This record gives sequence, C-alpha cells and structure tokens, in this order.
Amino acid sequence: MFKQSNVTYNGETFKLEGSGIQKKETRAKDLAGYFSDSTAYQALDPETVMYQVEFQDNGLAEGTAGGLYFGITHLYPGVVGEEYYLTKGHFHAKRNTGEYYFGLQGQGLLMMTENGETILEKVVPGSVHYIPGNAAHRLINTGAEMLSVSACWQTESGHDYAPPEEMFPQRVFRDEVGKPIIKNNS
Ligand code: S6P
Ligand code: ZN
Repeated sequence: MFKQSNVTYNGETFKLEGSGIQKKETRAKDLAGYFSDSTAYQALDPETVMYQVEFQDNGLAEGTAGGLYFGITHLYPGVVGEEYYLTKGHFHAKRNTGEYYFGLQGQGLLMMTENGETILEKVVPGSVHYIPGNAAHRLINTGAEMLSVSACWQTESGHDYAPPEEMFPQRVFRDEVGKPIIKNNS
C-alpha cells in the first residue's frame, strides 16, 4: 500500500511541515563567549532568537548507530558589533562522522576548521557542502535575509561544543562597504 511521509519540505517557506518535527531555538543568552565584541553582545536582548533548528523526529535516539537525521537550520541576519550572526559550531562527538549541508535560502558561509586550517565555503540556494568527519563546522549569515540550510548527519555523531576559540581560529566581519572580511582571532 502507498503511504504518505509525515514530514514535507515547503519550498516557499523553506520550512518542514507535518507531524513529528522537533524544534530547537538558540537565543542571544545561549551565545555568551561566541562573539568578539563583548560590549555589543551585552547590548543584545538576551531573549533574541538567533537561530532555529528543525528536524524530523524519526524516533532514533542520538548515539544510535547506523541512522541518519535530517534537519534545517534558519539563521537570522545581523551583526554583533561588526561580526555576522553565526551558529555555535561543533565537532561531532564521535569523530570521523561526516555531514552534508545544502543551501536553501539566503547568503552565507560554512566555516570548517580541521587541524587549525579554515575553509570558508559560500552558501547560496542550491549549494552542496560536504563536511569532513573531523572538521569543526558552523554557519555564518553574511546576507540581509534569513539563511536556511538543510543538513543530513549520522545519529551516532552527537555534538561536541568545544570552546569556540579552540574550534575556530578565524572570524568573519562586515567591512566598511558591507562585504565579509576574514580576521584571525587575536
Ligand atoms: C548537526 C548540524 C546542524 C547544527 C545546526 C546548529 O550536526 O551540524 O543541524 O546542529 O546548524 O548549529 P549548532 O552548532 O548550534 O549545533
Ligand atoms: Zn554537525
């Protein structure tokens, strides 16, 4: 017999719809220590939603071997001081488990760092990104609209939120003409 999936992707809203969707919000208060300009960070309303992650609840517990998760991250546009809004970023707790990202909406960057070396890939609608299993990774919204990016990762990957300065030696700022520039952490 034919069966309908309980989750659908809506290409107009860039969101998941249906039953069995889990959502997680990350607010300004959750990002202490992540931005270089601490004065500008303190000036944010702590309840400001910076990004939302939605993913299909497929019933698998994190840590289960052999499974996959599918989700979408929606990262708001903006700057803290001159540093673009970003996701925390993480290693996978189980190293050497890769991940795919796929750009849906907006303009941004995927920052990947492995052994101190940073790669920044431009994320645009339709761009496909492979994240190697040992790379710390985060999204950065360099555009004026929401950055929405889908992701597929292993259920056994987990997340290792190491201190940001240990994961990412570089940062991305808005320059005087509104273009992204890369700076080393001092
Ligand atoms: C999970 C995948 C994404 C991120 C999401 C939020 O492996 O990489 O779903 O969890 O972009 O980022 P973060 O760093 O706060 O988990
Ligand atoms: Zn990940």
